[in-house]
Amino acid sequence: MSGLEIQPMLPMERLRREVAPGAVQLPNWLSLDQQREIVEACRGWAAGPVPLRHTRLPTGNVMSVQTVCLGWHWSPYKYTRTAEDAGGAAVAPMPDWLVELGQTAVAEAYGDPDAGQAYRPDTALINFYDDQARMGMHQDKDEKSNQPVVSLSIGDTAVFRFGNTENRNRPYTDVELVSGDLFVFGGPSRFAYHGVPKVLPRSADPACGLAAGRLNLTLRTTGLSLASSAELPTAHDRST
Ligand code: MD3
Ligand code: FE
Repeated sequence: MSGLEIQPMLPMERLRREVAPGAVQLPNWLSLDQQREIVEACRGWAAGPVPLRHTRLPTGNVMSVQTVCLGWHWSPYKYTRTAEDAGGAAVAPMPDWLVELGQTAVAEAYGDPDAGQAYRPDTALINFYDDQARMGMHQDKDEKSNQPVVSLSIGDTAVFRFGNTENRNRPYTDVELVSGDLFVFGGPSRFAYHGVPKVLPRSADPACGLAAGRLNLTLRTTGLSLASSAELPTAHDRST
């Protein structure tokens, strides 16, 4: 015995973490089966009625990420029922299973079944990142609701940058988002700046359903109502 033995390295276990108040990461939250099912659903939504496309910004630049929406169509900087900047079709509905997955996500992230039941996301933005795609630091403030944003990541690992609510600069925290990870952003973190400075090519287990690139689904509550004002009860209609 030399006394100089080699110790095998233990893989680092990734644990639940609260990056900031209300910003909770649950690593490996989706099983590989669930990831593959969600990838298949995304392939269907990317085929139409609204195509997966690079969103054009008012500057004339296009986003490197490609996006398709459910429930409501997001374009800079509003939500509409039809995709006026992407062929004009009506957006596909938000399926009940995705609403329920969001409710379970909020309940588990916050350890609060009531918060899960109260969560009523009515839109999902599905973002596809190729190896070069990035997302600059921004706030999501087109929603007229304080409900949390639920983020699900599938495919290649991303470096996610979580900033502060004041400006797009430091202080920020970089977090790796791995295939299957859940992140919930609520409370004081809901309107924080954030971005994706890079994606790590070929970092995912192909069993997730994506051979290359990254999918991120964000579930949100727009605060908009489907009913037109004519369909809402007026003071005159009400007996109480
Ligand atoms: C923190 N997507 O679609 S998900 C976006 O990985 C977006 O594709 C990134 O930022 C992505 O707008 C980040 C995490 C995320 C989403 C919304 C947030 C973090 C958030 C809203 C408020 C605070
Ligand atoms: Fe965002």
